[in-house]
Amino acid sequence: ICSWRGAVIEPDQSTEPPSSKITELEKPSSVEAEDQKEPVPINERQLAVIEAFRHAWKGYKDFAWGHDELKPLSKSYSEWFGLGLTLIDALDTMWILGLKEEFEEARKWVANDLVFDKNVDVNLFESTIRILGGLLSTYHLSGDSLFLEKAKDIGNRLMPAFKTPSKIPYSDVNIGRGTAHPPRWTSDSTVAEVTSIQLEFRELSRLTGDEKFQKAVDEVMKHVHTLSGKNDGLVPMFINTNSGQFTHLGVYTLGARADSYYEYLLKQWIQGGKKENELLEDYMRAIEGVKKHLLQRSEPKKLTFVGELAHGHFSAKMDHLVCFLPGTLALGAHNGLAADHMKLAETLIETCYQMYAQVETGLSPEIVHFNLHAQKGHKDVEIKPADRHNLLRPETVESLFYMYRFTGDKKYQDWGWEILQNFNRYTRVPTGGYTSINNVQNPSNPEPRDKMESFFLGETLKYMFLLFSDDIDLINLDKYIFNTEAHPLPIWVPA
Ligand code: DMJ
Repeated sequence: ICSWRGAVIEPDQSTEPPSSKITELEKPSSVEAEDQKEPVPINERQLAVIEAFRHAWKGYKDFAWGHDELKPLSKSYSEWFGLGLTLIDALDTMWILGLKEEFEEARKWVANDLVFDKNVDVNLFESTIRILGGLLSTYHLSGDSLFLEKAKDIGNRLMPAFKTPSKIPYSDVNIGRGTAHPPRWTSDSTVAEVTSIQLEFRELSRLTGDEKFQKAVDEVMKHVHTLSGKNDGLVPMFINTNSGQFTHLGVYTLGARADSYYEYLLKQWIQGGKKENELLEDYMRAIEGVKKHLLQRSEPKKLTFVGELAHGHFSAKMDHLVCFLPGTLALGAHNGLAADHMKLAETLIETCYQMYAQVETGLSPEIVHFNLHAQKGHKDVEIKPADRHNLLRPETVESLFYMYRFTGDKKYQDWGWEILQNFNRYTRVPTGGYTSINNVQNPSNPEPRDKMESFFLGETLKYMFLLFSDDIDLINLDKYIFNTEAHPLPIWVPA
């Protein structure tokens, strides 16, 4: 593994196994170091994020309090798991933005009203990244053991998902009954889902001293490491819970259903003190696979983008979800991996920005198709009618945050600022909240969808606030690793 160019591998760094960590039980990482230095004042752009958060929160509080998602136009709510998803996803954002009053009020709800003993089916991945991840990071930031207790409760209730013939978890768990099952139409699980729950369960083991959580998720990674059906490190999108084999072979994407597999390879390696070599090996191989099979340049601006491969045929389609990649590549480069990863990150974040800038509202659609051949009057980015919605997703601002932290180049802050203003222009609902829209190409009627996804508060606004900050200790990236829902968890052996 040392042959990977530039990889920093420090074998003497020890990441203690969870069982020997019991002395640290319930000891949060908190924000000690940051407390001792002069506070960095909040700037105008950060204040604008706080204002946006407060506006979103007002809608949630007035019309959807304690429910999963706000429907800001109909002034009501929608339920997915019935677990106050937006409230939990937003807890650590409030902490980071310094919204003490709002945080205290939300804490009361968690203490008095959040009950997991409910006959309800939840998606293992979604509830892990949003609920377990949100509770764990809030515990670390606040030091309040309430959040750890709740994290333990939901963590235990999700464990039945791993009782499958292959130990590849089912997609759904009934957290009240303790039963789990795949979706009705298949016994497959999604690859990204079963490989992007590891940061959270591993941290739960470290905090509780109970190895079972880490064992279950590590086993999934070890199994996937050995599987055939990969293409130069790129993975298919589905895996069977009975056989443990990949299914629907031959289709490779860094978008939906595969995206965070790649993100979590790197992040687990960093979380664990850069010693789990198989994770690094799989990550490095996958990035080589991306370069070999999925990278192309568009016309006329020659933007480098990540397309898809289906049975040997290249498609110039890129999900907005893929825009997590520049940030992940930059994080890897910051941690000593190949310098050309940073170069690639720089070219890809420019592309992600263009997915906003080339569109009438200045907001990216869910999916774009890039033009491979120059045609008069055509931009790089084409949008199909079915793909022109925007769900307030975070991936581009997430990557802008990493790029700014690692380069200090203010253009990344300026790009994020443009995006925030366009969210305000086209998605803000006057009575409170922000809404997904159906048509990013129509500034006079972007067609509001009447839904504010929980990740708008959990991720998008949090990454904006961090992007605009010049305080590298505001969630120091050598001490924390963000889960895929933007919940920071401690690195076990900080740099
Ligand atoms: C979030 O739940 C997470 O970021 C996940 O990794 C991808 N989808 C949404 C945001 O787009």
